[in-house]
Amino acid sequence: MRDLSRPAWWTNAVVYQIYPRSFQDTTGDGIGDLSGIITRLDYLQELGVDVLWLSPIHQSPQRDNGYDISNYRRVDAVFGTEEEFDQLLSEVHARGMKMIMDLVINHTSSDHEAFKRSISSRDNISRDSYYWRDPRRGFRGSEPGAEPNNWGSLFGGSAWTWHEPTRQYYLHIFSRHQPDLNWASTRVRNRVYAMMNWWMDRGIDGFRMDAVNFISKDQRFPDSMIQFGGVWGDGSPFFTSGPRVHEFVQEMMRAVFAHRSEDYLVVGETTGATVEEARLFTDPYRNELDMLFQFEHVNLDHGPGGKWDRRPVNLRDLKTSWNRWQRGLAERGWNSLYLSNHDQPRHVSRYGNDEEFRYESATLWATLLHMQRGTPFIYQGEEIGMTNAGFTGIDEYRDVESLNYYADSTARGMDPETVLEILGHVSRDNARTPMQWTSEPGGGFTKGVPWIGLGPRYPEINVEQDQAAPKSIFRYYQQLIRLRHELPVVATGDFQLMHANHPTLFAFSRALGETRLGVIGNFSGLEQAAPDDLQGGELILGNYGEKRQTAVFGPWEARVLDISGLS
Ligand code: TEU
Repeated sequence: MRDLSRPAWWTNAVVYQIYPRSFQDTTGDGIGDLSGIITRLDYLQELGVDVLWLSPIHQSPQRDNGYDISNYRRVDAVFGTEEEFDQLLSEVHARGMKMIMDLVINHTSSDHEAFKRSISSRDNISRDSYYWRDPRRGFRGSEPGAEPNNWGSLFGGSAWTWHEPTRQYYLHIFSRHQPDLNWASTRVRNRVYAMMNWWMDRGIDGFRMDAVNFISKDQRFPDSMIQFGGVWGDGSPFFTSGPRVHEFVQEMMRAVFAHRSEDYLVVGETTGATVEEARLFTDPYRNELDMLFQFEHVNLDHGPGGKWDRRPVNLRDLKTSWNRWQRGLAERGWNSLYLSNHDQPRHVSRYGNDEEFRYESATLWATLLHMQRGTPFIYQGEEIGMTNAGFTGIDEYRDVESLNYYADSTARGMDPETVLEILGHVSRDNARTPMQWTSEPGGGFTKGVPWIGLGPRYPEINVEQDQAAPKSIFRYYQQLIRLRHELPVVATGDFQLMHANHPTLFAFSRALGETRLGVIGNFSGLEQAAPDDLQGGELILGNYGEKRQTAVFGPWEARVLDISGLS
C-alpha cells in the first residue's frame, strides 16, 4: 500500500531500460544474456540510475522478441538459467538499485499451454481463456470477409485468425502468434495475479505492463468505421481503455500489491491513452498505476497513414503536447518521460541532428526531457547517443512488424526501395541493434555473430569512445540524473511553459518554494538570440560548457539556469 502523505520514492528516480537480447552477450551465441547484464551493472551504477527495467526474458518462441510468452515462470534458456536470474536480481539489489520486469498479459504466445488447450476443442475448459468467435453471419469460415469483425491487427492483416479444426476465429491485436487473453474470465485474471505474486515473492520490484490498456474489450466486437491501413478497420476505440479496464487494474493492484510494502513501481504501457485517462490510471487515490507511457509526443511525426507515413515534427506541436501532459497531471497523477525505447527509432536520429551536432542534439533532448516533472526512462544506448541502424536490405531486418509491413506493402504494389527507405527511419529494429560498447569487431557486445547487425557507426559511437571524449553524452546524462537526485525542484517542482509560440526555442520553468529553474533548448542547427526574459541566471548545466553566459544560443544548445533571484 502507498503512504499518500508524502511523495513516493520514485518521484526522484531514473529508470534504465535493458533490451536483454541486445545488451551484452557472454556465451558467443550472438544473443545478449543475463550474465552479460551482470557484467555491466557497475556501468549502470556509474551512470547513476535507480531502477532497471528488463524487457521480457521469459520462455518464449521469440517471434516478437519475447513479447510472446509461452511460460511466465521460466527464464528462456537463450538468456540463461534460473540461478543466473536470481544472481542478477541480488547483484542489482546489492548496488542499491531496483529491478522491474515486463509483464505481457494482454496476450500470450500461441505456444503457451493454455492456448494449446484452448485451441484443442470447443469444450476444453481453457477455450474461454481466449476470444473465440464464429464467422460473420451469412459467411463461411475462412472466406474473405468472414472475420467476426473488420478490425486490423497492429502487426498487419486481420486481427482474427481462422482455426479450421474447431471452425472458429481467435482474436489477436498483435501477430497471429500472440492471441489475446480473455480478461472477462475470472479464471484468467486470477491466474495472472498468481503469476505476478510469484514474481514479486521472488524479489523483483515491480512491473512494466505491456499494452495494459488493451485488456478490456467491448464484448460486442463491433465493426469499426475508421479506416486502418486502407484495408481493415481500426478497432482501437473498442479495445483501448475498454469498459472494464479500471476495474481490472484496481483488482490486480489489490490482489498483488495491497499486502506489500510500498517500494515497488508499476508503470503501464498505454498506447492511445489521453491525459484524462492517464489521470484516472495514475491518480494515487484510485490505486491503479504509478505512471504510464503515453504515446502522443512520439506519434506527432505520424501522418494520416499512421506510423509508416512519416512527416517532420513541428516544435510547436511538441510543446503543446508536452505542456498539456505536464499541466494535466500536475495535481493528480504522474508522468513518465521518454523519447526512446525498443519500439521507437533512436531519438537523436529522429528529432536531432545525428551527424554534425550529434552530441549537442542528444544532450539537448535529454535536457528537455529530464528537466520535466515525471520519471525519466533511458533506453539502452541513448546515453551514448546511439543512432538509427538505417538498414538498407530487407534481409537485415528481424522485427515481425517491419517484415509484415514490407510483405504487405510490396504485395499491394509499393516500390520495395520506397518501403526500405521508410523502414530505415521508422522500423523498431533501428533501436534494437546491439549495445555499442567498443570499436572492436562485435562492438564489445559479442564475440560471435550478432542476431541482428550492429549499427554501422559502432566504430565511432560506443561507450569507450564516448567516455574518453571531451564532450561525453554519458557524463551529461550523469549530471542530469544527479540534478534530479539532489534538487527537489527537479523532482516535484511546478512546470510552466514559456514562449509557447517561439518556433525554435523550447523553454520552461520549474518552481518549488523559493527555487526557480529555467530550462531552455534551441531546437535548431542555427544560432538563436534568446528573448530578454531568458537571459541572466546562473548556469547549472549546459551542453556548451560551464561558463556560458552569452545571449545567443548555439545550434542545439541547452541550458539549465537557476533563475531564483530573477523576477
Ligand atoms: O507494444 C504495444 C504497442 O501498442 C506499441 O508500442 C506497438 O508495439 C508499436 O506501436 C508497434 O509499432 C508492446 C511492446 O512494447 C512491443 O514491443 C510488442 O511488440 C507489443 O507490445 C506486443 O506485445
